[in-house]
Amino acid sequence: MAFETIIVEVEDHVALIRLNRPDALNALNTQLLSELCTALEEADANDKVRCVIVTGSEKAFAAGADIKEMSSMSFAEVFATNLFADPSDRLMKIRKPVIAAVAGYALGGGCELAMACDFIIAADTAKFGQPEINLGVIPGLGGTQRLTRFVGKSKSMEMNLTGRFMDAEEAERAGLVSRVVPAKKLMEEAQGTAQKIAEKSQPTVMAVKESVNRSYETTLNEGILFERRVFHSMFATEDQKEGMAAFMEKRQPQFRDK
Ligand code: CO8
Repeated sequence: MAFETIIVEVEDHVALIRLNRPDALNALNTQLLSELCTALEEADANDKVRCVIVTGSEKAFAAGADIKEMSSMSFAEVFATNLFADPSDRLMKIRKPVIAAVAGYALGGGCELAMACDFIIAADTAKFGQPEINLGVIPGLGGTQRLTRFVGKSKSMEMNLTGRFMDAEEAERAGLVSRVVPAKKLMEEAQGTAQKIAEKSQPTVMAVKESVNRSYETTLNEGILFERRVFHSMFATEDQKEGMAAFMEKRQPQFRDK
């Protein structure tokens, strides 16, 4: 499908989705969100893709939902159309791993989009924030929920109540991002990480994603039980036999996704 607000490239089993509205710092308007969800769904369905990277520009991952598009909307309109419910639901259904590679601003919906990915690799230029409070609204794609789970109540409350930005170093310290790299190396590091994941057995990768995400949705006991049952089920795969045989034979495993 031809896109106008994003650029998609598939190379070496990795789909790279670049948000591309430079004049608006990649503000997430309806078209961009719809194209992004479609591109993610296409990557999920494409046998050649084993990992996805979502990124923006050097200046902005995304500066939030498009304020110009939202400014004149009424309550009746956003309620009736259930604004942002569709991208929220569609993002949650992607089964392949999605890495957010963040440089520059990741604000409001941009921060929320990054948090909806599976993990965040940040450039040392990254700035995260939920500045919706300054616009007289609150976050609408998980900013009060996911940020709290990432960084804890105190920091989430402060960020959501004041709208202050968090730099990359603080974001790593607080557990919002998996690691920080020099801006010039961001894409190289994200691609390298995606390649590492792409080499694994895909059913196993999907099982890990599903199991980690389950920890957000359930009690510890139920989560541990879920994990154990999924662990048991991996013994039905050929890749489990291959992975363990390769270890004992001191060679690299040749996974076949079976
Ligand atoms: N929406 C629309 N346009 C934007 C946005 C935005 N969020 N952010 C920047 N732009 C536009 C500016 O209007 C400007 O356009 P123009 O040249 O036509 O005036 C252009 O991008 C460049 O921006 P600036 O001139 O402001 O650039 P600066 O470097 O001076 O400042 C900032 C950069 C600090 C990032 C500044 O642009 C800013 O504060 N942006 C708004 C950040 C914000 O408040 N984000 C939250 C938006 S609300 C939201 O996200 C609600 C979430 C609900 C769920 C979302 C689901 C996806």
